[in-house]
Amino acid sequence: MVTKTTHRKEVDQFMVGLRKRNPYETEFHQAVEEVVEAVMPWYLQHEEYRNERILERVTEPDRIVSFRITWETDTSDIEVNRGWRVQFNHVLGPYKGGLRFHPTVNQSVLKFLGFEQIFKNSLTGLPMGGAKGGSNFDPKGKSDREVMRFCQSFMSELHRHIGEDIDIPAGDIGVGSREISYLFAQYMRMRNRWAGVITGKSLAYGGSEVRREATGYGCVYFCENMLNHFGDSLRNKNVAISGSGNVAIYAAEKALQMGARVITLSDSGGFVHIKNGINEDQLKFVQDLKERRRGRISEFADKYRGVDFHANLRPWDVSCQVAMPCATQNELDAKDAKSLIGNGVIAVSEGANMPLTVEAVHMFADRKVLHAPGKASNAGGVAVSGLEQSQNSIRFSWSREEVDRRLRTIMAEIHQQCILHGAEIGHVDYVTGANVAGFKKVADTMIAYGVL
Ligand code: NDP
Ligand code: 2IT
Repeated sequence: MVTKTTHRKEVDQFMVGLRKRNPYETEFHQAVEEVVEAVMPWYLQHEEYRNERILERVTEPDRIVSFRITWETDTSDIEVNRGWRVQFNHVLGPYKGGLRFHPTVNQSVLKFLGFEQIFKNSLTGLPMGGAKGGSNFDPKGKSDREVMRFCQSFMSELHRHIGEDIDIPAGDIGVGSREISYLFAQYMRMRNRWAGVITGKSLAYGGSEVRREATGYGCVYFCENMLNHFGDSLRNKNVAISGSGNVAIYAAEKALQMGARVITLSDSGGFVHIKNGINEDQLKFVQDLKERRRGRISEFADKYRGVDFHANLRPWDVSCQVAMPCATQNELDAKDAKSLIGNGVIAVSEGANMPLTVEAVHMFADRKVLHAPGKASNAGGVAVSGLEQSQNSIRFSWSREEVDRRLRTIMAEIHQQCILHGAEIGHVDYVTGANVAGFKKVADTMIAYGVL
C-alpha cells in the first residue's frame, strides 16, 4: 500500500531532478508532473519499473533536432526563424506527432507536446511513437507565398530526419491543409519520391476522409462516452467551446449533430457568446471565416444578432454543463475552474493539449467533475493520422463511413482503458486512467527491449 505522503515525496523527489536537468522548461515540467503524479502509486507497486529507471528514461527525448529557417518576404527582406523536431520515444512505432507554427513555440513547448504524444499515441492502440515539431514562425498576416517560402525552407532541412517508417509529422496550431501541402510538395521535390511521410494531406493526394474533422469529432465522441457511462448524454446540454480553429470548429459541428447547444467559440482576441446556441448556417460562416478568409471571431458577432463579442476574455464564465477547451495550453486556470464549477459544469473534455493549469486540474478532481485529459479525448486526430498511414501503405482509401466508424471505435476503446485504470466508486478519474493505461504499454515495451 502506497501512502499519500510516500507518493508525494517520490513525485517531488523525481521532479527536483527533472527540473534541474531541464531548467526553465516550465511547460515540459508541467506535462511530466501530471503523468508522474498519476502513475506514481502504480509505479511504486511494480519494482521492475523502478529498477529499470523507466521514468528517468522516458522523460529524456531520443533526440532533438534544432535548425535555422531562412526565407524571403514579399518585399525581399530576409527573415530568420528557428525550427525543431523533438523525436521523443519510438518504442511503439515510428515517431508521430504534429508541427506547430506559432510565435510562442520554443523547446519547452515542443518537449511537453512530444512527451504527451507518447502516451496519447499509446492509447490509440496503433503502432506510433511520440514526437512534435514546429517553429516560432507566425503565419498570421503573411501572404500565401510567404507561407509557401517558409514551408519550403523548413522542409529543406526537416526532410533529412523524417520518413514513412521513421517519423511522420502532421498539423497542429498554425499548420493546416495549406501548410501541409507546401511541406509535402517540398519533401517530394527534395527526395524525388512519393511517400506517406506527412498526414493531414488533402483527399486528392493521399489524405484520409475524416482526418480534418477527427480531433474535434473524437473529443465529442469521448465526451458522449463519459456521459453515457453515467446514464447521461450531450443532448440539450449547453457546451462552451474555446478556440475557432480546426479542433474547435469540428467539435462544434459534432456537438450540434448530437443535439447539444454550442454557446461559445473564441480566438486570441476574445470570445463570442451565442445565447441560443450556434446553428448550422452560422457554423458554416465561422468555418469559411476561419479556414478560407483567415478572419477574426469578432466578425461573426458583427454579422449576427444574438451573438455578443467579449474582447480579451475567455469563455469560462458562461453557464454551461460541458466545457471543451480547444485552443491552447493553460487556457483554463483556477479562477475559470471555480466559475465553471459554480455554474454547474459536469464534464470537461480537452480538445487542446494541456489546456488546464495544474490548479484547475486539481479543482475538477476534488469536485468529481468528469475530466478527460487531452491525451485521451483529443487522440482522435492522431488516430485518424494513423489510419491515413495505413491507407497510404495499402494504396487504397476507405470511405468516410468506414473511417468514422473506426474513429468511434478507437475513442470508445480509449474510454474503456480509462475506466479500467481510473474507476472509483461512483466516479471515474480519467486523468489517472488515461495516464496509467498509456504509460503501462510504453513501460512494458521498454522493459522487453532491454537496456537502451
Ligand atoms: P488552429 O491553429 O487551427 O486553431 C487554434 C485556435 O486556438 C485559434 O482559434 C487560435 O486563435 C487559438 N489560439 C491559439 N493560440 C492561442 C493563444 N496563445 N491564446 C488564445 N488563443 C489561442 O489549431 P488546432 O485547432 O489544430 O489546435 C488547437 C489545439 O488542439 C492545440 O492545443 C493543439 O495542440 C491541439 N490538438 C490539435 C490536433 C489537430 O489534429 N489539429 C490534434 C490534437 C490536439 P488565433 O487564431 O487568434 O490565434
Ligand atoms: O497533438 C496532436 O495529437 C496532433 N497535433 C496531431 C498529430 C498527428 O500526427 O496527427
